[in-house]
Amino acid sequence: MQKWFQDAKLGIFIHYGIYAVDGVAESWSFYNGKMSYEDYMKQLDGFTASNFDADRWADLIERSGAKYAVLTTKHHDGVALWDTRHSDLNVVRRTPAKRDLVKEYADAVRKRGIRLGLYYSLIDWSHPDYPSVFEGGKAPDDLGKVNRFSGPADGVQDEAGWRRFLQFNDGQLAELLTNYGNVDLLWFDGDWERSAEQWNLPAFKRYLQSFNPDIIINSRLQGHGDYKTPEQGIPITRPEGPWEFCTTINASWGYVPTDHNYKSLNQIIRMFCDCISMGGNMLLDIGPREDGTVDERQERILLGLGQWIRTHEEA
Ligand code: FUL
Repeated sequence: MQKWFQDAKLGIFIHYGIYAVDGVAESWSFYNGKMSYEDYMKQLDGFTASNFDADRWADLIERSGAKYAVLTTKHHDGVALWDTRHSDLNVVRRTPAKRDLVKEYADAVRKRGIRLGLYYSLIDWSHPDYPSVFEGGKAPDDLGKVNRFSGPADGVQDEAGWRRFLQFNDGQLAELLTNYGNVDLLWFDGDWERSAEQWNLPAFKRYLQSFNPDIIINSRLQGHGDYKTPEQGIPITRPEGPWEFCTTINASWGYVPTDHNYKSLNQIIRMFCDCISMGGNMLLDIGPREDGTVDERQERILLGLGQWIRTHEEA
């Protein structure tokens, strides 16, 4: 494990995507039938990134005391924040934003010496070659109505389609790992719908490392990652090996204006201390608005945490 990660203590997670337009849960809102897939995708038209300033993000991240950042380059909805040539479903081609947000983010954080992390969902609920799978191989009866890519109800996998999908993932990851300079960390998500064999592990990991042998990969890779990622609940005892606890400031990953369930700065500081005292890092999430600005309540927490860290580092 690279020393920078072991020493980092704090990272900032950023869930940014079209879900911020209506302020709904990232991807899950259509998957869980809270809205139709079509309505969810209408948010593409409202995604402007009109006040997106990656330097302001980087400034905030630096002042929070974080040593690395992880941006959702593509969530389970399949909407890429960069101009991927493997799919039209990206913010450059399909939204008024028309900007490669991954590039601006990568340049801004690197300039400040913040380690660059990219989140990438292995699940892509918009890709026709990616059928979701369900327990017992059967989708819940009402799911087909809301998710047109809910997959074959009998769970039968089309092999040629699956091979195409893996090539698609490889292609997108090659773009992310070559077009934005050195990527320090890859944060996978959504491995749970397929086995290690189906994800072609461990060959897939070797493929990723061929772009950068020092890259750190989280554990959501069917046991083939480099560190564990408990979510929303701090482990009671110290986990074995390197680990990172990821958590939200309110109860949502993305920007949900109706979610007022904010943790206090004291709670966040306590969680941070619990983590680092057991040798882990905390990956604290923010969910910027669709225009790219950050809610003042989230900003305040990051600045307050940074202030606390500086005071205690000096002490
Ligand atoms: C989960 C995802 O399904 C959530 O939407 C979120 O991105 C969280 C960090 O990981 O597995």
